[in-house]
Amino acid sequence: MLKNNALSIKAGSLAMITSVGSMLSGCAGREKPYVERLNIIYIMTDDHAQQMISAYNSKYGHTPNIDRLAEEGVRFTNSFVTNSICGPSRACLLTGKHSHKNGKINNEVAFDGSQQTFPKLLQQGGYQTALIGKWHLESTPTGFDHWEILPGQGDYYNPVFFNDQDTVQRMGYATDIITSLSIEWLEHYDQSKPFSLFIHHKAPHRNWMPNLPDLRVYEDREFDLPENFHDTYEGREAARAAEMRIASNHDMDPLNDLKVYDGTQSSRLRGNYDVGDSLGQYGRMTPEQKAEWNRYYSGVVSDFYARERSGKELAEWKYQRYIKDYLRTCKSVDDNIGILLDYLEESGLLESTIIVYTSDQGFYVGEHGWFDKRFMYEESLRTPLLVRLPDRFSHYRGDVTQLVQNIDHAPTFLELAGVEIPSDIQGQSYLPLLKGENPSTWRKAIYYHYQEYPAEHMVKRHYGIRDQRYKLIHFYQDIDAWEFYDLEKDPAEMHNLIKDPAYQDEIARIKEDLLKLLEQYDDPIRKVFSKDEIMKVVAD
Ligand code: SGN
Ligand code: CA
Repeated sequence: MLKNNALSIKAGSLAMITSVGSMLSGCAGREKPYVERLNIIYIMTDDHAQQMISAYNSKYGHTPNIDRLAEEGVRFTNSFVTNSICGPSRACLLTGKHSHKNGKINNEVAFDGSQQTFPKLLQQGGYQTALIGKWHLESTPTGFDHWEILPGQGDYYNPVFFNDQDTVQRMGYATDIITSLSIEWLEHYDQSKPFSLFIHHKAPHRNWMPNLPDLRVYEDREFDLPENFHDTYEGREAARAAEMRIASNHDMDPLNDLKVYDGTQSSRLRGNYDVGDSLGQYGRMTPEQKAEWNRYYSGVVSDFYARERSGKELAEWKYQRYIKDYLRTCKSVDDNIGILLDYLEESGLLESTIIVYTSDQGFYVGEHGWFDKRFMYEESLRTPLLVRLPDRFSHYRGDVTQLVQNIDHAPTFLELAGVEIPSDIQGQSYLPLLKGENPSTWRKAIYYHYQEYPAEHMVKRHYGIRDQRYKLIHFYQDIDAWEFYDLEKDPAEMHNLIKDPAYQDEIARIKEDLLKLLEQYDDPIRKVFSKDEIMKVVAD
């Protein structure tokens, strides 16, 4: 079936379309109107670390289909979140505003779906909108003509989906099903309008359950440990207090997270498919799926109990198990992006669609000895961002190095759709960056604020600023600790320089910049910490 919005756009919207087309095409003027509004496909995975995508780092995973998006488009090398946790990140995407403005400051509170979001504005601008996959906002989606979502975190195997009509369990693997549902929607959408489709995968979220065909992928690889795997967190009190260490069996449970479950133990992994216990990922499987699963994992399980590893040896064994399962779940995402791209090509949609690939945040895959996210350190602050553009925009290729954040998608998509960007949106449209421009008004530093504490993983609340070279973080609540990093000299953030005399001028300068961002973004935390408190020099 061939689809082409360009042919079906109504004449009445031509003026607006002309201006939108010229924004992206760069070929201005009425004499050469671009009678088109691009479709938008926004693909977001859950916890996909930038460093695990081969387009960013070829040392670990192999992701040829995701890499293709980079080859046929633009790779953002400095793409960050505003609050490194799922629900808040999704709320920032929808509103184009920081967490303190959209109210979704942590995973617990419900997102207020009555507020302004860009999918609603796109609808008003004539787009049809659809959302498939993970949602995790604790309230019902608004602003989507069609939605089909996983409850909460959702399940890898035989997951339940629901929409405004009913709840259905679908047999199979989450990533495959989300792709099928997305393609099914593309088969039936209203071709008289452009569309915006949000594909939100569950993978590669914890507990990293690979798809059955991928159980043995990477089996013979021995991955290099990150250099700071055995970090002892000197000078970083909040990092030391966090409960996300691979080495700790309290933090990373071998049974649930690494699946060394022998079929009898009491484990969160187990659950029970027969009674519909959704907690146990293994318990959800059918007998056939379990048999296939066990053909691989029984070897892992027997080796684990035969060897009785401890200390460093156990930690390093856990890392190998963890990264392999993690990368296997990433492979299912990559394969499914290949399937989607093939479909878009065959249906003719590829050339009328902009495709964005990103994650709700980054992730630690052994750096600092950790898994999970939440911290403002690089691996979880960063998130992948690749934007594939139709072939006729082939002059927009390569890397964008400016600092972008997840609040920037909303204004970007609105500009692309020719819809006015409301003045209360805090992000900036990155369309000029896609065109290779370097606007003088582009931000010079990003602002970050994480506030889910006390909670799982025990990462203390913190806010901070990062520019192209330096990072300043203030951990607060049951702690009062400042950290400062020179990312050029210390990209792994092992040396907190907050008390280093050589950096005091730089620290004072970046604190001034932080105060400006606190005011610009109007974070109420600025009422808690006065200017004097923030500017105070930290000494022994
Ligand atoms: C679950 C995970 C955590 C994770 C949160 C938030 N535990 O609770 O490790 O930090 O989700 O993740 S699990 O054992 O139940 O998997 S988020 O991506 O949704 O923010
Ligand atoms: Ca996440």
